[in-house]
Amino acid sequence: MAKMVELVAEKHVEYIVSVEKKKDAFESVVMEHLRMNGAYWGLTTLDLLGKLQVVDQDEVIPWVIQCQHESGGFGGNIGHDPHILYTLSAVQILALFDKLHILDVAAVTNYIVGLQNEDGSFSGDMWGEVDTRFSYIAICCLSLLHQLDKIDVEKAVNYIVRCKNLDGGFGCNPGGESHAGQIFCCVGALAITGCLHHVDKDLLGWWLCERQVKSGGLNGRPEKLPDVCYSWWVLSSLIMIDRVHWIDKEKLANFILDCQDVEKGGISDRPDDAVDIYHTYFGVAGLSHLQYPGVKAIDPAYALPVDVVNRILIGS
Ligand code: GRG
Repeated sequence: MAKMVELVAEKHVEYIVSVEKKKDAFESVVMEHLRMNGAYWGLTTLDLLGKLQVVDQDEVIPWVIQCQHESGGFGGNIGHDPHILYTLSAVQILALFDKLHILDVAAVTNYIVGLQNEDGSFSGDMWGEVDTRFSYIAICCLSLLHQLDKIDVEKAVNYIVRCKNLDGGFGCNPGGESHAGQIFCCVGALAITGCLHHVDKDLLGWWLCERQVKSGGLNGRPEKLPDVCYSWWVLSSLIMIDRVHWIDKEKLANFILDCQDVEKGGISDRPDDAVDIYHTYFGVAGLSHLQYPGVKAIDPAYALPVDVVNRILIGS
């Protein structure tokens, strides 16, 4: 199959920097509460493209720290309520800049420990919503902070195993439908805790590779439309269970490249749709998993560049 377009890396860098500057624009206003997630998506993309240095970390780091509450959790922006979702993004941003040492680790750890429930599951915040996304986040975050021993890991793993379905996939709680996003969370949490033996790798690998549709893109569950973000959720899961060779990598790479705005930069969910920072990140991260030239390797479980994870976990 002929290659359609190349990755327009420089344009994506310009796009990410421009989103950050346009703080009053509509997209930024509706995203205000998600700003910590957006910052993580944009900054990780820049790092994967070898361009993290275009950002002034003296602006970013104090802003991140100001988003931390007395409880130890982080809000999506200054003055917003804390949530485990933003807490992981904050920790990941500090990790990218090699600044974890300035973090009040004990406070973050206490916040996360306080969100574990009796059955081993995790709530997202004080209001109590329970979801395997939050189990993954708790485990990923505490592992990056070398504090995994502070929660009941065995109970956390048992809860995730209870969310496993007959098709080999995982849902957001016991009995919940299998969805690629939740599968990433459950497989990621099991990978980080060394518990991948709970996964039926052939059965799940089959379900995951069936997510590839005619265009080469991946969907998140049967009968749904493909979306660039699943290049991340599905590929990461396939890599962690060692079944990534079961999909057509070239067709997927071409699908992602076809979702680029080659003039203004940025990547969309599907070809010809409007670009956004979320799909730009997951498109570039997907290309990283496909070993696209010029894109740094990303860790499938921690969702951070491999060199950043190695620096934290093995001190290299
Ligand atoms: C550090 C990468 C990283 C993640 C943190 C928040 C989180 C942990 C994981 C989210 C996993 C998840 C549930 C992803 C799916 C997101 C998504 C596109 C949901 C859309 O669901 P539907 O039903 O769309 O609207 P479909 O594609 O099924 O039609």
